[in-house]
Parts: sequence; structure tokens; C-alpha cells
Amino acid sequence: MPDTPMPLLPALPAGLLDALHGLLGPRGVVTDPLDLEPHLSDWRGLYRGASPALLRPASTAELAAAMRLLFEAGVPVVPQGGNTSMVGGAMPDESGRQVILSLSRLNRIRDIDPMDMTMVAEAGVVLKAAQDAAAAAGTLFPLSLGAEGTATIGGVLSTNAGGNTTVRYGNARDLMLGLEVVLPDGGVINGLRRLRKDNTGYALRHLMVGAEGTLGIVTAAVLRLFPRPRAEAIALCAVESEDAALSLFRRFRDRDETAVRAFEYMAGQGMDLVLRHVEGATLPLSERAEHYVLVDLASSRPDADLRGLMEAVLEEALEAGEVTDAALAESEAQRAAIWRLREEHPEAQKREGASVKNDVSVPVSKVPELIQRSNAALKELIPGSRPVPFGHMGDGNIHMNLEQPEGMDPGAFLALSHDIMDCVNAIVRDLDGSFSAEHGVGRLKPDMLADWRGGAELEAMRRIKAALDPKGLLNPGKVLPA
Ligand code: FAD
Ligand code: 2HG
Ligand code: ZN
Repeated sequence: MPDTPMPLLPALPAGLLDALHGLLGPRGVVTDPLDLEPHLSDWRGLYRGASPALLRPASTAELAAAMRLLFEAGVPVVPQGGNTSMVGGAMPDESGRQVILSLSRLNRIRDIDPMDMTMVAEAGVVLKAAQDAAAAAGTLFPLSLGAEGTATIGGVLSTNAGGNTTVRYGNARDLMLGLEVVLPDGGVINGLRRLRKDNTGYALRHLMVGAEGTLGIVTAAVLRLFPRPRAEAIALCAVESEDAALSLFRRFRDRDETAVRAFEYMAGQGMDLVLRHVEGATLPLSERAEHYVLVDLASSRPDADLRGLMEAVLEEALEAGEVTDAALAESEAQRAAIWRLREEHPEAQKREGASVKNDVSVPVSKVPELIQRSNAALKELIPGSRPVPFGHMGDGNIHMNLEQPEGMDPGAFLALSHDIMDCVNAIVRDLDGSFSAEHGVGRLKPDMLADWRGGAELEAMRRIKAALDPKGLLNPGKVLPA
């Protein structure tokens, strides 16, 4: 046998790279391993993939032409936005055959219309840039999440991201009116309609939202804008229990539902990690608590007395023994500091050691039961482990995360990931919830999808996939089980 070294990566079909170069130009095709490197691992460090090339088309037409070539050659394509997926959705597999597709050069805001209250943004626009552009036009694009400085419009739509303001404005799907999409064979759906009413056949745009890049490539979207808030009030509260937190939510909602922009729960355990690991983080309350909530009120009415509303409701809740302490932000700096305590939870968990995430949702009324039962079951499953539940209580989505026991080998803890997820999911199922609330299915959870959405529902999903992506080339191995 001749001792010839195997190539590290299987080559793309002959001539394809040259053809792609011809179409996309030198900036449009990246093959240097150093430049590819940041695209081959995910934020959580769960996956490491391989890829022969990263494509960066500069327009929808370029992308459509490239997709036609890839389709004919039978090359799999993995769309990647900001690569902040929590479920490995944007990772190529280890085969080295999958091309990564970045939309980073499609990063224009094509139009903002303050009368229609719409923005047309390309897929590569970073979420924060979309928020800033809306603000510059005197409007609000309300989607808000910890990764907003990196996540893209294509990514948030493809995952149907939720974040902090779902309780008031809905998730990404609710903020989308129309889409431009390139299909696996290069066909283009020109659906950038800015209509509030458009009942014309199947709503393909909604099929693409949350499809995690398995049905088509989102290239641009019509997004909904809102009036800017002119009055705001924000407080960090120590609350007596999970039930007290829910009761406080109800008090605010019943007084003025439209004023509640965010209502976030945080357990004492998670706040301790933030205070330990995040530079400059301090608790604006007199003492540590077992449970906290962040209440964020906003209104577009300049005369809305949200400070008065905040104080009145907190007063009632203090008297009822639900709230034990509260700090109201008096300045923009204090407001940002309170939000930071919430937003730094994922980073603080990461710095503390290994953790397993459970992005689950239940009906809002069942959130306290979810947290209480999961805490108990997880501590029993792994003695010494530290449940860190936090998240979007107002919409029923809690990150029922588990931090490793102090001193335990991180690898040994992560080897128990599936037992940990099964443990929480059994409770979630019992409470009529979902195993994936806002992060998606990605590469991590296709088996869960098969388990939870079997029968006719899974079969219908498979048929949709086969109809739109007959060669199975778009983001293989994601969402649907093999
Ligand atoms: P990527 O991670 O690059 O991709 C996500 C998925 O979408 C992949 O399946 C990818 O193939 C596909 N995709 C990307 N672009 C396109 C496109 N143009 N067309 C078709 N498919 C595409 N998520 C929440 O919902 N709420 C939160 O509060 C939240 N907070 C976070 C905080 C932190 C610190 C981090 C790291 C993540 C957080 N996330 C949150 C998860 C993540 O930010 C979201 O899932 C986000 O929507 C991903 O956007 P992205 O551009 O990074 O997409
Ligand atoms: C958040 O709400 C994100 O901060 C991340 O969805 C949640 O780290 C997590 O589990
Ligand atoms: Zn979240």
C-alpha cells in the first residue's frame, strides 16, 4: 500500500470553488483555515465542526446563483448569522463537506417608514444595529436579548428568538410582516410585503421563521416598528417565593398590561454567581435574597405615571408580604446596572464552571411549580449541584439551568447532560410545557423533537422539509431527527 497522506478535508466537487469565486469574487469565498476558525465552534463550546469554505455573498442575486451551483453539485449548506445559537444550530458537522454561508455582507437597512411603522432590514444586520436605526428614525424595534450586539436579523428570525420583551411585543415571528427568502435550489421568494393583512395562500414567511435554516435562507425582512417609550420605570425586587413573584406579575398586569415591558425572574443562586464573576456588579438591595424579579415598565404616553404605578404596586405587594425589598432606578446608569445583573447570568454561569441549560416554557400560571419541582428533582439527581433558574417569567419561559457541584470534574458533570435534561423535561411535560421555548432545536435536540412531536406532526414536518429541500442540503442534522 503506498503511504500517501489523506487530505485533511475532502475536496469540494472539481471546479466548484472556481465557479463560486467567479460568482462571489475574492471577498465572497473564504478558505483560509485561520479565517474559518471562528466559524467552526459554538458559543457554548458544545460542538466543533469542519468546513472547506465560508461563502459571503454580497446580494440576494449572488446568493441565489451560488445556491443553484451548490444544489446542482449536491453540497450541503449551513447558514450562520452571529453564531450565538445555544443549540449548535449554526455549526457544520465534522465531515468537512458542509459549506458555511454567512450573510454578513447583506447588512443594509433598505428602508424605514415611520408612517407604516416598518423597517426593511437585510439578514446580516446585527440586532443592535436594527434597534439603533429604528431609534434614529424616532421609532422602536423592540426585540431585545443578551446577544443583541452579535445576533443578526436572519438569525433571530430563523430561531424565532424571544428575549426580554416577549411579554409586551411578542417574539420575532410577531415582529415580522414579510420575508425575502432564497430556496435550496436558488429560487427566490420576493415576499417583502409590508401589509398587516395578507391572506394569500400558505403563509410561507411563517414557515421560514423558526425553521433554523433548514427550509430556506432568509435574506431580508420587513420588521414591525413601534412608538418609542416616553416614560419608563424599572425596579429590582427581592420577593418571598416563586409564587410571590407570579403574584407580583399579576398585580402589574391587572393594573396596566400594556405597561409591562419585561418581567424577569432570577434565583438567589444565579445572582450570587453574577455578583461573584462580573466586574462592577453590585446588588442595590440591603441584603441577599432567595428570589428576585426585575420589573421594567414602559409607555409611549409621555404623561404615563409609571413611577407612581411602580410605587403603588410595590407598596401593595410589600404589605401583602410578597415583596421584601425593592430598588427603583433613579438614573439611566442605575437602570443599565439593574439590567446588567440579569443579562450577565449566562456569562456568570459560564465562568463558574460547567452547566446544563434547559430552555423550557410552561403556561405562566405554572412557572412557580416548574421551578420548585425542578429544583428539588435536580438536587436529588445530582447531590451538590446548583439549580440556577432565571428568565422570562412574564411569558412562561424559564432557563431551568443546572450548575455543576463545586469541585466536580466538568467533563463528568456534562456526561450527565441528558439525564439532567430528561429530569427537567419530565416535569415540563407534566405541566403541558415545551422542551424548547426560544433557543430552538438545532443540533442538540432533534431526538427530543421526535419524542415530543411524533406521529402526524413529525411526519408533516418531514414532508415539508422534503418538498422544499428535496436533496436534504440545507442545514442537515438540525431540527429533524435523521
Ligand atoms: P446563529 O446562531 O448564527 O444561527 C441560529 C440558527 O439560525 C442556525 O440554525 C442557523 O443555521 C440559522 N440561520 C442564521 N441566519 C440565517 C439566515 N439568514 N437564514 C436562514 N437560517 C439562518 N435567544 C433568545 O431567544 N432569547 C434570549 O434572551 C437569548 N439570549 C442570549 C444571550 C446570550 C449571551 C447568547 C450567547 C445567546 C442568547 N440567545 C437568546 C440565543 C441566540 O442569540 C439566538 O438564538 C439568536 O436568535 C441567534 O442569532 P444569530 O444571528 O447568532 O444566529
Ligand atoms: C437569556 O435569557 C438567554 O439570558 C440565555 O436566553 C439563557 O443562558 C441561558 O440559558
Ligand atoms: Zn432567554
